[in-house]
Amino acid sequence: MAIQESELILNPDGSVYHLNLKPEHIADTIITVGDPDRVSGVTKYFDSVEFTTRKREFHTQTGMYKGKRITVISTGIGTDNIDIVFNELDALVNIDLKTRTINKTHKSLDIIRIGTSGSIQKDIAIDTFVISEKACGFDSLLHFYNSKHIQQTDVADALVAHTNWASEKSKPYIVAVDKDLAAKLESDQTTKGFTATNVGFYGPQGRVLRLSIQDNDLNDKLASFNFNNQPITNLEMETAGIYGLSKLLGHRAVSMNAIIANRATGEFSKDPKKIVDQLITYTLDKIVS
Ligand code: R1P
Repeated sequence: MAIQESELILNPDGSVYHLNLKPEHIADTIITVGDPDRVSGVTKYFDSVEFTTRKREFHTQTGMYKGKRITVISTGIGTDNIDIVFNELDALVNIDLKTRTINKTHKSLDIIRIGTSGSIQKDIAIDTFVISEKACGFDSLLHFYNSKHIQQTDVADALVAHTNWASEKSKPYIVAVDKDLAAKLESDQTTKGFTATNVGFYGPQGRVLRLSIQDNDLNDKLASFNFNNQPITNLEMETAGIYGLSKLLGHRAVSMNAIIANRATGEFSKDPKKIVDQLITYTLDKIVS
């Protein structure tokens, strides 16, 4: 049955509503970044760029890096944007936009986030790389989908108990990385992490400016949570949504984090641009290796 116009909105040129993309504009390997300006920070290393478009915070470029076609797209900040980007990317490869019907053959994308993050463990230093083996969403995105089968609910239950999680907040959800894609990106330059995806930057990550927060000890409790010897290592704002929607939609995803802050020691990178740039070149070369 055809998906209705109100549910899958297309622009007059036939491109998907928010991303302004048509199927021919994207590669099978996608790099997501938060900052729209970071897109050209990745494609400046490409041999050629064949396509560029931008709408709102969604800036996309597709080109060639060492013989491999790659698309780089910015998601902006937060898992609400991840919902839009991942559903529309999937529609480009798994829905026939002309007939508005789901393709008979499923296509899987490889999706790699290159993002910044703050460590909550003293020994995960600034200016290092963390690959998220697991992500824990404090947003509620995944709960809106039939997703229990991909969630690690035993870990979530233990985290709720360990942190005395306030019942007013959405229950944390936990999803694992695609192990094969992660294995391709790992090396002795990366640390395996368990990433908490927060629903905001200030209060939700324990930053106090002028407002008091509901649980001053939350970051310490996250840092001391230790289920199967896997403590929570770092905080950011997209990875759990990326892992959850990728698994549900049948894509492979991995999140690469440049650690630019250490919340346990109070340090911030002296040159965050440099470590992000190093993570970009590291990731690009691992993709083509
Ligand atoms: C907050 O400053 C933003 O930085 C981190 C967080 O996840 C959030 O998006 O990632 P990016 O640098 O990829 O945007």
